[in-house]
Amino acid sequence: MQKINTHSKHLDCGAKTLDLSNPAIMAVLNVTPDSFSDGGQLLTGQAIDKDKVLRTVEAMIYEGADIIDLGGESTRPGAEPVSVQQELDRVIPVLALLSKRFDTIFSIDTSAPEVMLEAESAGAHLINDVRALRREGALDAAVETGLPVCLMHMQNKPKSMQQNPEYQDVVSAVINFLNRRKQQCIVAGIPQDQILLDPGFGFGKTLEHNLAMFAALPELAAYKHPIVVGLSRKSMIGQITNTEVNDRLIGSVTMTILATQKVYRAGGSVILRVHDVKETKQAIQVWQAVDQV
Ligand code: 7PM
Repeated sequence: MQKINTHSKHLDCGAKTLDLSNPAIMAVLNVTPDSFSDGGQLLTGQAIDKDKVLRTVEAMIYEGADIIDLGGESTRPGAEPVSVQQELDRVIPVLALLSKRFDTIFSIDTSAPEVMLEAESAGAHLINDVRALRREGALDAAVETGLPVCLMHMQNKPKSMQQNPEYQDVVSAVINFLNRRKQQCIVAGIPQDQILLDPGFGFGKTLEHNLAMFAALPELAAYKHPIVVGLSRKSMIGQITNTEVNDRLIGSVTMTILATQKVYRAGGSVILRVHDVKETKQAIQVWQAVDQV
């Protein structure tokens, strides 16, 4: 089958360029005590274990991560908000350490304008905001950093988002929301080709909503922005397979590859936000081999 690649297959991250002619792997690095699938792994007591962080990131890069997504706020369903100072204390020293040590792309998973600005100074290359820059001052801060941004759809707030989510039509709600936020970003001064879109799987969505959105990935890809896909270990995999969070590897990788295939067949490009880098990389390699014949 002829490939139709109509939009630019790379992302300009300032000092770095991300190649998107192939799926990119964004590895999740949570420096939180309570993330739902990997909380507390990088802490010794309450303190961040720097050697553990360095070893973890080194392994992620070796295994095939293209981006390290550093987060200091837990956005799991029901999570309590953290203060900006707490978030700064968690992520900025770690980011400064990592960006000095490793020549890779770092994204900062935050909604706080102060964190965006400090993270840019500490070496971040990309802003990943599950609130799509809706927090007061976040859009202006993002513009000021000059970094590319990932806009994600979420209905409601993390604390309450999984309490009976409802839509008339989830696909148009997500696409309309992302289009609106994208226009606001462009008006504020973020170049069009610096905007990534993410349907926000699991963020205020039932299994049915997630599956409808999954089926509509080609529709989202038609907007010609790179798509960030986060399915890794999420509860929809648990609902489909009746598994607990630490037993969702195969379901996660399978669904991630199916998403990749949908987006690339529609002419788009993807960044895959995953916990399991090595396994995802192997699956991508197999998909590429069979897809490129
Ligand atoms: C429920 C929902 C539990 C989400 C845990 C999570 C995404 C993200 C997260 C995503 C982008 C997790 C998360 N998920 N950022 N941050 N896209 N752009 O699985 O899907 O770690 S948090």
